[in-house]
Amino acid sequence: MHLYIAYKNYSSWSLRPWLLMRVAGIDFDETLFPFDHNDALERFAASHRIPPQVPVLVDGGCVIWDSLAIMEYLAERYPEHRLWPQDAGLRVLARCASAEMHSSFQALRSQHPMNCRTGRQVAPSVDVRRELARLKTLWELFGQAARPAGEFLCGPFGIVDAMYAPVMWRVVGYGLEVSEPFARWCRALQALPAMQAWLAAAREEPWQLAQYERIGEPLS
Ligand SMILES: N[C@@H](CCC(=O)N[C@@H](CS)C(=O)NCC(=O)O)C(=O)O
Repeated sequence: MHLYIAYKNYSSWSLRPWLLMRVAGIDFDETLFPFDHNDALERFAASHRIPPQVPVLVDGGCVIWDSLAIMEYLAERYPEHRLWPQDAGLRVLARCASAEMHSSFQALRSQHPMNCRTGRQVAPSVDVRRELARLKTLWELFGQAARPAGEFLCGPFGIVDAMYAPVMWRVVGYGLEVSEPFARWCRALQALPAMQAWLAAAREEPWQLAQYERIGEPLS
């Protein structure tokens, strides 16, 4: 099984399945395409007739080219890892929240792009504040649900946590204010050895994307 990703420092969509597989202990090889610095992703995508985007998972003859589709595929292939919760009601909540992240939160994503190395202060816009309020509500919904023990949204780490994982870097990197349950979830996520490994690799990367380095003032 081979996962194709982009810059660990900047590629939020890459982080999601990578983290899920690492936390679940699913073995895979990885290739990183620095798509702003060479055309390897373009050539790879053309050879598979898929859009020039990452993440892409290749498993034998199967090519899966979207983060959520990859994680659905993994949930089917490895039922023993319980990547979605067992309980049907909790699974509905996790699926809805995951789909919501996939299709929404445009302001947060565009105005606070993931940059694991950054430490900048960016005052949230009205739209971002609205999305942060939505996150607070979502975390309350999970908090009120009957869940197995664990530090994550459905107890143990799962797909829904992976989908929201880049938000943690946005909150930490741009000094955004979040609710206490959300801050607690951020701390648990940051403490994962897999997340620490991702950060260490992001720090080692030689590439800089200027458009993401100009945002905000240094955090005091
Ligand atoms: N909806 C896609 C989004 C993937 C996406 O936008 N990936 C970005 C990197 S984070 C990309 O590959 N960009 C390539 C480019 O802009 O050339 C998914 O969920 O996988």
